[in-house]
Amino acid sequence: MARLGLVFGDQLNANHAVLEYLDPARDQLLMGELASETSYVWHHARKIALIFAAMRHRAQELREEGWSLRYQVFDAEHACRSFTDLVAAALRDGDFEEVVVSWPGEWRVLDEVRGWERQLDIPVTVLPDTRFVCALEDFEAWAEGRKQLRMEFFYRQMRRQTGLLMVEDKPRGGDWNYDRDNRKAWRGEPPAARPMRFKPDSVTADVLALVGSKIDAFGSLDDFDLPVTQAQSRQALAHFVRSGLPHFGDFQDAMADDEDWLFHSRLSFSLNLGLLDPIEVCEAAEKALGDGQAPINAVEGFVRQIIGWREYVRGIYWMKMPDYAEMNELDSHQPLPSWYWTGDTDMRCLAQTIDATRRNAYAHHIQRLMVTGNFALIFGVLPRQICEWYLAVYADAYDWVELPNTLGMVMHADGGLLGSKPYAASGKYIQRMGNYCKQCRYKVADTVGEQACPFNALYWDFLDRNREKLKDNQRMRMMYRNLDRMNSDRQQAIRDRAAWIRDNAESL
Ligand code: FAD
Ligand code: DLZ
Ligand code: SF4
Repeated sequence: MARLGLVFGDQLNANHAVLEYLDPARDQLLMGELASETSYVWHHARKIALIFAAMRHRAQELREEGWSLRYQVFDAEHACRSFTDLVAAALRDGDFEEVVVSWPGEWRVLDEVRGWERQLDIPVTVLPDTRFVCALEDFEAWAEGRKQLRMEFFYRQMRRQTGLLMVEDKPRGGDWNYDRDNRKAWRGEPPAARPMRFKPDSVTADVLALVGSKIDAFGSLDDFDLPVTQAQSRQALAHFVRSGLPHFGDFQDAMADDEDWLFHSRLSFSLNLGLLDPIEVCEAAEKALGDGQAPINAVEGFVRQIIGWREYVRGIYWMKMPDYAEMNELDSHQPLPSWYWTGDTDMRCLAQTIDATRRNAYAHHIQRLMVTGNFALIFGVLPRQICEWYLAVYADAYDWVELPNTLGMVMHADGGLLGSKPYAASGKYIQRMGNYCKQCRYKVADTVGEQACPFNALYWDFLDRNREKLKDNQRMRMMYRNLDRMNSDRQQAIRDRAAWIRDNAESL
């Protein structure tokens, strides 16, 4: 009897475990564009279009490789709305002895898969997800017995394991981490690198027409230019290595009012769909170092994001779910201001970041962390609401990577498991690292008063409100010393301004 292999829409990798396990001569593959997946959050239209276009191209390739593949195109009225419906329908139409999947990217989907043996009365095999460098068991083994899980130590282990940027057992260049060199503000020079653009072919054009007309989604589909195949993603990688990587390190933390990408790679879309392999990406960067085309601070910084942060957040996610999603250590309960969806706010840094998000389904890391993230943290947004926003609006967003970054890194809602201190900052940080403030109606130098930058009062008030939970954190000592230097009148004025901001958030 044949076996049925379900390929999830974000697992389009050539080394997919299901493809190794099954036999194209006898088994069948299954893929589907599903209403449940397009609607569990209000996804960005570009994200849905990217996934569908990449799925359709991959299905075509798999058929050309000789696989028998059943593919359901999106139809809002179709009876198959979920993965369960999709598999059940295939089982009704064929004679199968086993269903096979690779470990999905979301706990929600794994939970669904785990119900099938009972619900559909068939053996179900879950194989590893080969889009990652670190197996989940290896992450747990690394984490076991450690008092604190710190990304830096995990990263060093990954460097040793992969041999990336290593000279025998020593880090290439002498240091493990060159972050100290990666904090420059960008003042217009060198010119920002633009990502490579891909003109939609007829397959992608069909998807764009479908998503534009049939699916209720956030954001704009205009000028869709994303890579949707492995071949295009490799071109985008080569382009980034040539044009962005040389300055990636220097300007990794920079922000610019009128530049959406600066020197970032825009490769997360392809990496998270399995269209690029993380090791291949890091090797391309290391080669540029060897060829003298990019400096060590750029290459090390870039490699750290991929074999460090990316693998680390995934490990944390699977080790801690499902309870992780419910954590709210700082007891944050404010509703998400509605302008997160429209960009309709006078706070220039937020308006510009949200505008870029609506246009591109992308914002770079510092915008996500220090603008939209920082505001949500110091304002005290309910973690569930801000997590849902990030999961919806970015085309690289899947629960395994979005949740730890938002709930852990941004909201500190996991009590410091992921990051050793909250990334709370006042307007001064945004002013130093970008040029938004010059064009803002608020005054970044002011903390109280109607014209004062809202980040300032919210920042001090955040420290004040969370004193009991944060005051003993070594890395927060200096901040508390600065707060304590203010006299009680000043502290009260800040509390009043922060309370006003919370009460009037919609009109900021
Ligand atoms: P570059 O700056 O060029 O970095 C290179 C690669 O490193 C990225 O493509 C990505 O694969 C990896 N990377 C960098 N930082 C991280 C990180 N913190 N976690 C995981 N991988 C990282 N990334 C996602 O892929 N999906 C998400 O849903 C997502 N949500 C985020 C939410 C918040 C609140 C924050 C602060 C960060 C989030 N990130 C997420 C991480 C990071 O912002 C994006 O990976 C990055 O902006 C993608 O753009 P890029 O490819 O140009 O990245
Ligand atoms: C995010 C997403 C969307 C929008 N649509 C689909 C889809 O139609 N079919 C599919 O297989 N996957 C989709 N995905 C990704 C899933 O929500 C989910 O994250 C992964 O399948 C889990 O690996
Ligand atoms: Fe953002 Fe404040 Fe600067 Fe305005 S003044 S851009 S709100 S940091």
